[in-house]
Amino acid sequence: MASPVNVVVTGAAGQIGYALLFRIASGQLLGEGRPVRLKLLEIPQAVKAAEGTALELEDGAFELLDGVDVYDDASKAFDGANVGLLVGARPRTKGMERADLLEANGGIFKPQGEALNGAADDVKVLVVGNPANTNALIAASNSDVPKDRFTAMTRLDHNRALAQLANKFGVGVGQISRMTIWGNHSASQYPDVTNVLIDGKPVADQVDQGWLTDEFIPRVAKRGAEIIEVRGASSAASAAAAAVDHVHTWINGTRENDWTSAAIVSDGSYGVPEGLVSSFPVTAKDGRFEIVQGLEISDFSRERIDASVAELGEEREAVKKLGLV
Ligand code: NAX
Repeated sequence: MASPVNVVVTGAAGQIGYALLFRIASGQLLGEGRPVRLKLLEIPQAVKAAEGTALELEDGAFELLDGVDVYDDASKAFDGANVGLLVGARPRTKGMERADLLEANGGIFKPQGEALNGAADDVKVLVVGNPANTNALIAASNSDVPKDRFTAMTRLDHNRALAQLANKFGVGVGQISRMTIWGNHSASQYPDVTNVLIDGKPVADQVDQGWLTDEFIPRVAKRGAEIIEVRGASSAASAAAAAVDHVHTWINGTRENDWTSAAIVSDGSYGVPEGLVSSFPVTAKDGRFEIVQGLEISDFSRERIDASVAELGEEREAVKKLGLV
């Protein structure tokens, strides 16, 4: 058997962690029947719960699972890591201002960025924990790992948009291609249907502007709140599924003539200031994400991309002031 791929999951005892770990253990993250070693990182108070999950993972008798280790020390967990799924984060509690939230998360993502220096040369990092884009920026800014290995998750937003389009047009999600999420994983994000194809044919001219602005865009952008209202808890299994999709695509590539959405460190494309971790239309090939170039941006799109990117810029200013980047 090939040597196992080391996958670190932080926040392993949380609800996304619980849904995510079993998907990884069954081989869905990496593809091609590659064996995996799971490294679970938690805060000391949650280590016991993570150990319980480790026992259940053992009971899954997953053929591709080489073993599970539980840690409360980031440097030990990330030592030799090939994939880092940074799920654990500090949630916003009552009365907490945005600066407090960013500072609390800086206390998590700065040391984790530093600890990633001990990871394997090919390490790939996905930040899921919110505010995901800026947490990824903090980790990347405090690490010697090349910036293109740090990403944040907007794949759930992308998948939510695909599902809404599939409902609207009465097609399967697999028939839809070239959906794009721009900007921040927040209510300011811009789900862009301009280039969407259904069965290879453009649909933008069949999309009613009222439906787009009053239903589709807000429904996708605020779906997290809708799930909380209906389910009584935040998205967990769908978030785990999106994290699996993100890493699987990153490693195994996008479909021909299609792209996906991922928040990556901007190179200045489409007027997004360099260095911000923003969602773009991306292809993946040979283990690298690349921004899809040359798309025409309408005034409608420009305004929405700029608004979300402005929010990312404000978050960067706030963490700069805190000395986190
Ligand atoms: P939970 O509160 O269930 O779990 C979080 C876990 O992280 C806890 O077990 C906690 O002990 C652990 N943790 C906290 N600090 C840690 C540290 N320094 N090192 C290791 N572990 C630590 O939250 P859950 O529902 O699993 O959500 C996790 C994060 O994902 C949240 O920040 C949430 O906002 C975010 N989400 C991001 C999404 C995205 O699309 N990017 C969508 C889903 C989700 O809302």
